[in-house]
Amino acid sequence: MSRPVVAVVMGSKSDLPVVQGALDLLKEFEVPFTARVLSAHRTPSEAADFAAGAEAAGLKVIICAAGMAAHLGGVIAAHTTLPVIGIPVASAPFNGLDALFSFVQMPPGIPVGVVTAGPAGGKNAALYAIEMLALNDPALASRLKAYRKAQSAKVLADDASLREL
Ligand code: RP5
Repeated sequence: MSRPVVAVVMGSKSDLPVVQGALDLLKEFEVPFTARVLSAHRTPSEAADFAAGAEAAGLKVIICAAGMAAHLGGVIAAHTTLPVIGIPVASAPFNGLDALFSFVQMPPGIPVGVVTAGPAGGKNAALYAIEMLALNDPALASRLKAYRKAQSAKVLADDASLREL
C-alpha cells in the first residue's frame, strides 16, 4: 500500500457514519489515505503533533470531521500549511450549525475550507481533496472526469425514464 496522501481525521469514532462516504470515495478513486480519531479537546497534544508532522509524513490534504464546538479543523490548520477541509457533524441541540460556525469562522491567516454537514459533506470533502490532488496527477484527473460523466449520464437516464411515464 502506498503512503497516504489524504488523512481523514474525526473528533470521535461517533463521527464515522458522516465520514464513511469520504472513505468510500477515496477508496474508489484509489487515493491512499489514513483515517484517524483525534480530538482538539480530548487529545489536544496528539492532534497538534499529528498536524505538525503531516507534511513530513507525505500527506497532501487533511479532511477533518467534528461536531459541537468543532475546533478540530482550526487546530489542525494552525499546525500545518497543508490544505484542511472541514466537515461539520450535526448533533443536538443545534443540528450542526454550531459545528459549521466553529469550522467556518476561522480568523484571517488560518483558512479551513468547509463543506456542508452530513453525508453529502463527507462525499464532497473527498471529491474536493481529489480535485486538489488531480492538479498534479493526470490519471486521477481522468478518473474524476469519468466520475462526472457517469454522474451526468445517471441524471439524464433518470430524466428519460420519468419523461416516458
Ligand atoms: C466532537 O464531539 C466529536 O467530533 C463528536 O462529533 C462530538 C461528540 O463526541 P462523542 O461524545 O460522541 O465522542 O468532539
